[in-house]
Amino acid sequence: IFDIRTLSTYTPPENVQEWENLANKELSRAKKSVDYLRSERVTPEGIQIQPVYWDLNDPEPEMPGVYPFSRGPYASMYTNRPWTIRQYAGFSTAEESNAFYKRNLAAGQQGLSVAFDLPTHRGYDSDHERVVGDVGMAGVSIDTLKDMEILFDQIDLTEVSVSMTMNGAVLPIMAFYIQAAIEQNPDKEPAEVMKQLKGTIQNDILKEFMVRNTYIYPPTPSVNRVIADIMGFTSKWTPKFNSISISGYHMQEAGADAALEMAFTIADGLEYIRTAVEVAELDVDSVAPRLSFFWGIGMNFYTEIAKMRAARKLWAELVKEKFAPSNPKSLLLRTHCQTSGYSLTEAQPMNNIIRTTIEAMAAVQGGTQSLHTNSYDEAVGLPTDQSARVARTTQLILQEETGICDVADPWGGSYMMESLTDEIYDKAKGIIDDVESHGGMTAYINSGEAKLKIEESATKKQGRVDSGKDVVVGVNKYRLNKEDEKAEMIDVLQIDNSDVRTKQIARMNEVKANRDEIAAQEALLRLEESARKTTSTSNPDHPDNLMTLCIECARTRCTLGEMSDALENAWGRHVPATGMVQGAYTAAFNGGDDKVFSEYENILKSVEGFEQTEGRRPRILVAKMGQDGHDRGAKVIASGFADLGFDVDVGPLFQTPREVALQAIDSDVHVIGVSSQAAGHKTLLPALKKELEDLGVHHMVVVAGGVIPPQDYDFLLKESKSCGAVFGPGTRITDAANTVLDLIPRGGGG
Ligand code: DCA
Repeated sequence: IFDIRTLSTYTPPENVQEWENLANKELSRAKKSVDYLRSERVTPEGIQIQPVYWDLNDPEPEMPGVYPFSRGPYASMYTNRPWTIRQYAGFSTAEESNAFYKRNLAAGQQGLSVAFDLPTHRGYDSDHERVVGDVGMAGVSIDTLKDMEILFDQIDLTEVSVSMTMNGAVLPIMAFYIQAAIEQNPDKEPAEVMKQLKGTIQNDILKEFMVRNTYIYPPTPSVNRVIADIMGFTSKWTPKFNSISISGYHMQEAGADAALEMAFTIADGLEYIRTAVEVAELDVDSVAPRLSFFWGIGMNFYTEIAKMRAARKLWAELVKEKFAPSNPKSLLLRTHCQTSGYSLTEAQPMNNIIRTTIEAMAAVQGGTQSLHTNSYDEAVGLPTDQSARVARTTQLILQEETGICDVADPWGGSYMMESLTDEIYDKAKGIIDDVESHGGMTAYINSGEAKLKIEESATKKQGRVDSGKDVVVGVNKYRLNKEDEKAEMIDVLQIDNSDVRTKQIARMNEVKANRDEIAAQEALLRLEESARKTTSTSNPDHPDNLMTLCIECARTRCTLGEMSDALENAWGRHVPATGMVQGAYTAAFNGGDDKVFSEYENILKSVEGFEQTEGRRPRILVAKMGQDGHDRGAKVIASGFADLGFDVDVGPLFQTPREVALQAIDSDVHVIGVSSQAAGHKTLLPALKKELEDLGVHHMVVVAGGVIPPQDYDFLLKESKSCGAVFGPGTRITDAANTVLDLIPRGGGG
């Protein structure tokens, strides 16, 4: 077959030669070569597929695996090793999750990714009074080493790579994981076991303060002590373990556009390297090669691919310029991706399979190293076995049926893609320059600016959807009639939370009853003493390294809550400020569809009418209960309602039902709007109703919104009568506002 690249008269430029050397090196592990790939990939039409394409007239073409890596971190990319299929999952108990992981590994999944429940994230044991509705709901509950041992029973931790999404309680969780691996291998030295551990701990606390909210301690000790000590420890003892997964995903889920997501994430990464070098006094090359990234991939197909290409280049250039590492691996942006949960719709859920497939294609064409594809039912609940299978199979089909893996960066050289890559690069660079000029990401977050920028972007997006400017098929266009929509409803996995909680508490008490109490208390005391230190303990050999001390706590069977408390005694718990964006929602209605605009104006009039008859505006408390920190919905509702003329109070995160009831009474609101994203609604809403009744309040309207399966509507509205309306995902704020106005009793009833 004719190919100019193989002609003796064609001399490849230096970059191409470098690429070929690197690719041959990578391929040699699998006993292959670039020539072998060329000869092997011939289509039925007789066309030879090259492992990579470049402009033959360009004297310096960009190549995958070669600085600045816009075309991919590895030279051979998927032609040698496809991305890792890594599905994020965790179900209530360690036993159930373990069984699920084993089934998935047998069915073709290649790496594990653990989802923990919210009490675990926030450092509470299952018996804590603040977590009654949350135990085992959004992931697996881990209180002790015993739970971690069950979670990985018969899964060899020195073989399988495991990712753990943990940020707040990262020290106890990492300690349980390491100790479980050590105890799984009693014949090996602990140091030998630790060297073999491969995986990733999310450990990206900065973004928690902006979006996801599963922090425990204030920013300074969270970064300068917890992250610094983990980076120090892992650099020596678990060198194959990625110490931070710098995550833009949650920013995108919270509403950030692609440029904002990329810029803030890269700025977070720079801050972590700065912490390693300046605070922990570590060498950049001992830390940077084990930092990895995590992107959200939404429905803007071209933009997502461009984002990933631009991000690799920007990261490589900035790390080179700011830290001058000598190991080329320090410049590589390797990433995991997850398809967007936000893009999934409750209406016509099967459409979500198509959305997820398109997003997965963007992730792999952007060159991801690892991928989670969402299940189609995630807009309404936790995935079932069947929906999880479809999600996994989506990736298997992409890897094994499509030929997508045959070529690295198929978009290289496309006029459109190269231009888009440059433009998004420039946009993100501008934002990063701004953040750096404010003193870096920690200072920027502390100023409140980062959070507001994301919330503003989210509110604008909601406005574009509600005004019909952004189309969501089946939601704001091509809607089915009510009957057909009902017929498309799907089964949702239900978890009996009270049962899980009882079992967890029993197991934890058993562990505590059988431990050496003095050894456990001594370990906790040493941990607290180290936390109080003002000098660095990040060196991996420092006896007071927080990671080392937590492993000792795990070994002596201390619980997650006990370790977290020891640290909290020294540092306190972080209390976030609550704020709200104004004007961004309204702006999207200007210049749009006339009909939609007049609906919007009608609500403004209704609110005015309400004020005239009732003497004050309708007042709503937007509340979050339990440990669910996903506040995009709550913030967007608050901003939207405020723009529609309501008086809006935004309650703090992590409230108990009683605290919400007391605030509502104190502020004399007409309505409490509860936002629930983490499956706690069936426990927490009835509890709120009871608290209001106990306090003698019977007139206050309660409405709920968020990820609530339609199957639960009857329970909430009729059986428990714990709310007056439920707004599922995809509800327009204008419609919700109308319903709320109708529900408020008139004539001084508020
Ligand atoms: N040729 C030769 N070797 C390759 C190639 C290739 N084309 N592609 C990958 N490899 C090697 C890598 O160098 C790596 O080996 P190393 O660890 O010795 O360097 C190994 O194969 C694994 O590949 P990698 O790209 O690191 O993929 P993963 O192990 O799946 O890690 C990563 C992906 C993003 C780095 C990791 O942080 C991760 O898994 N994150 C997941 C986070 C997550 O699940 N979050 C939950 C929401």
